[in-house]
Amino acid sequence: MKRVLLINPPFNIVKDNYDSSISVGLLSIATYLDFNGVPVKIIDGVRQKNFLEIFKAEVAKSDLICFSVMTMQISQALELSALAKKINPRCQIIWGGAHPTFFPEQTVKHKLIDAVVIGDGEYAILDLAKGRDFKDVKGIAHKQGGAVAVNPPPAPLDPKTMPLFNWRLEPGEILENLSLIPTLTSRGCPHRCTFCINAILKNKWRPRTVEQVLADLQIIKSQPYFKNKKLRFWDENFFVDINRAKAIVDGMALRGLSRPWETTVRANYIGTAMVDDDFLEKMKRSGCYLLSFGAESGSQIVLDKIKKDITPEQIIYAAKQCLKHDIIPQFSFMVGLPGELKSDMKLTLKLIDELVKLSDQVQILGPQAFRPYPGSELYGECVASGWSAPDSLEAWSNLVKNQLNYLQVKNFNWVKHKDFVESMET
Ligand code: B12
Ligand code: SF4
Repeated sequence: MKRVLLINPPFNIVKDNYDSSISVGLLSIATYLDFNGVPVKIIDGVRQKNFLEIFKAEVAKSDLICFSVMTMQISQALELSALAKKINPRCQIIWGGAHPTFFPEQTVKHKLIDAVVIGDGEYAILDLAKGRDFKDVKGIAHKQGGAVAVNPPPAPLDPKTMPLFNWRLEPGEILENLSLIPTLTSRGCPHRCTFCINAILKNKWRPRTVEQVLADLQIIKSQPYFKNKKLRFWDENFFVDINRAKAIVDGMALRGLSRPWETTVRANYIGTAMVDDDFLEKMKRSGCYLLSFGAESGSQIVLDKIKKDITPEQIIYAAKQCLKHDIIPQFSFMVGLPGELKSDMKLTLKLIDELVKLSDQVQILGPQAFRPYPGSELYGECVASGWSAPDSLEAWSNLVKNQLNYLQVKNFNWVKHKDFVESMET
């Protein structure tokens, strides 16, 4: 078996408070590799103080050097990839995560990168650790005779077949400092919102069983560093199978696993047979203190265009229901979509105003400017407006230099009222 090093590279901008989560993707891959007998180590440039020293020491003794890369991590991931090849020229450099998944061919063309994993990384990295040839590993892009080859995808990962998170694989200092315990009970989402990574990648909803979730929570309860900490179910959509969600919440109460927790929910689930008063009350009793909603817009035209399948009235109702049960409702908004008019954006401001007037408990995130991902209908409109995505990793890295977020509104050809969008972005 090859030795695997999993790296969360630093972001382009160094900030102190990254304690709300860890790279759950890397923990999941590490857990799966360890379970299958592969020697693996996670290191985190976002959160470990002496990261560079650890990196140099670990690279020297690893065979597969794997980077998890969001767009804002490209510049550091490139620098570290170059350093890794210098320290250990025989190592293989593998990139995975959001950015390489959206741009696999462009990413693997880079001279420092040997292969890119598209989507979930567990199966591909296990195959690579077993020494399989690139051409025989599903779900990767690699170089072949001067060209780029993209292999067919593997069967979708089934979370039910995955081992429980092995927290020992996460650096201890990170767990000590975490302010919010990250956990995951499902992958993907069945909805069709055109701007969203899940809809674009056709990430079908795949759950873990109630027993697995409760076993995960039992382990979390037994770890001293998690004592008295809040928990987040980082699911894209915790509530798809409502009977499963209800059984988890009941199980938490029955087995003494209640603790403050938060997750994401859709506004149109609230008040229906899915998340009714009875369930909201039980959720509150099991510790639910915050529900996070993608509200996106106050304009029905925009909501319809992005296929969000909700209405502003449902958003207001969801807020009222949460407040009734003493749960904080948190809403995120977007502006600057292709075709969005100033009047649409004003409706978003109006809705935000209505929400905050309901209670000072209501939390608003954004509005953030919309950023296009390839493969979506909206991306096509952005390209038609004359915009084009950067054509190399270096160009991406330059574009997001000193940016907290990927891409600046001033470069968005499709946005007509750039000043207005920028003034709304928080
Ligand atoms: C949890 C989360 C976070 C956490 C932790 C992230 C981390 N890596 O440390 C926190 C809260 C810190 C975070 C922060 C941000 N995030 Co975030 N985050 C997420 C979220 C909601 C879930 C990710 C997750 O844990 N999923 C569950 C795990 C199991 O899946 P996964 O991470 O995708 O990992 C799997 C695969 O991607 C793959 N994989 C991942 N890494 C690697 C590496 C290798 C080598 C391989 C082979 C495979 C592989 O295998 C994994 C296991 O199957 C995603 C949305 C999403 N659906 O992906 C956004 C997302 C990743 N975040 C995003 C963004 C933009 C941000 C922020 C920049 C937002 C902001 N403006 O502040 C910040 C970045 C920090 C900063 N500069 O402030 C974007 C990335 C877009 C992009 N183009 O890169 C996403 C996709 C959301 C979106 N907008 O659609 N985030
Ligand atoms: S409901 Fe949320 S996670 Fe699901 S497709 Fe829409 S935005 Fe994405």
